[in-house]
Amino acid sequence: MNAMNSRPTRPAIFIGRPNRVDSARCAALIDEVWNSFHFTNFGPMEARFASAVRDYLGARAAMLYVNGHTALESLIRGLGAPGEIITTPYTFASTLHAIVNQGCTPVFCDIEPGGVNIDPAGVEALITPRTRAILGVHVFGVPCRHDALAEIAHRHGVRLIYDAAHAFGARMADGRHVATLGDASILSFHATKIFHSVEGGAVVLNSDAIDLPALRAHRNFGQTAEGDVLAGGSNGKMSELHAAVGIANLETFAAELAGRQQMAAHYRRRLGDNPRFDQLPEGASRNASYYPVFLKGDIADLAERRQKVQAFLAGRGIVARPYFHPCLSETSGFAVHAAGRRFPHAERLARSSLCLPLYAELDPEEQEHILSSLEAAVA
Ligand code: T4K
Repeated sequence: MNAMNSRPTRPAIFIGRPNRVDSARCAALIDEVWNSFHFTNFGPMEARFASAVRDYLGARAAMLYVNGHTALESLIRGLGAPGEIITTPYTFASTLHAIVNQGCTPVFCDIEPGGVNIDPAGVEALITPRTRAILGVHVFGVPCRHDALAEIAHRHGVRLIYDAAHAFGARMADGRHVATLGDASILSFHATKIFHSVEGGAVVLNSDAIDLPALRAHRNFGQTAEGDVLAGGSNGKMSELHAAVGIANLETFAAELAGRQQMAAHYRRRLGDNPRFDQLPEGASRNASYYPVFLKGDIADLAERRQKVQAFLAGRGIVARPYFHPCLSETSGFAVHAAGRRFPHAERLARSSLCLPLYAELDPEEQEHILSSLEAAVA
């Protein structure tokens, strides 16, 4: 090997790294589980974790799930009879699968120009007598324009629910947790999320408008408290082991959140106003759960340029990810729901976004390597 070209081999820097759990604390909690012989089906650890999540968020109630996706299916079940759900095409596939799997019809609304979330200005025209709910997604931990959406939902008598999979720990300016907005929200506690229980999720309830018994039944094979069985039930129960990890993780979460926020602020400062890409405004993501940059240029070749940037970074051991690509209104699974309509802002972001590695344990030297590599990649 040419010594001039050799650089010390470094382990790959992934887009994310699950936040570290205090292993001694976790082992103690898991020992409690082993000794209780109650491993799943709503045990004491699950109840403790549900209370801890509810208290942390200051929510009315939190119901735990095996993952965020099942939580979303359950929440949609709790809206009542199937109907239309207005949502964004710029989200993870889970959002759309949950709608369709529950017999509802997604109605796409474009995202805001210059933003990442559903555009309230486009929502109202999409409301019909069949509309059940508006489903906003707080993409990257950036809150949807809640006041505007809530006003529209209220005026038309439809529910407002959120996919807050990215928003754990994110707060509004007045201190409210983003996950407590609207009638209800779901959270994901997947290992790749800012907060995790390895796999897991929650429904966070904020109003009486959601059919709680229907949610409970859906989570447990459709079985009702009265001994009946409803069609379409699932198995959404969180195990005691996952709950134990969640409890331990929540106890140290403040450090993860603060570390990520520092890293994100450094990305923002250091990248400045690079003319090759846009960034979220400082603090737009309330929890720094992701750090996206959005390449500028002609939409026709954006995806190809982004692929080159991604490959360049990969060549330097940096795993950056194009969340979310493709735009769901352009996919085989969901184009039928676009009915020929186009969503220019969502389509652009789906081709231009690239999320950089971000987690509290990212080393400053690694972050500098990412920054200089990105600058070289786009130059
Ligand atoms: N709604 C929204 C808006 C969502 O984004 C999601 C999930 C959901 C709903 C559904 O929530 P869950 O049912 O998942 O709770 C990931 C996640 O699997 C998924 O949870 C997430 N959104 C989605 C956006 O991303 P991938 O395919 O990107 O993950 P993967 O395995 O490629 O991992 C990404 C990076 O993380 C890797 O480069 C390495 C690192 N990693 C990953 C894992 C799993 C680790 O270091 N350790 C690990 O254990 O899907």
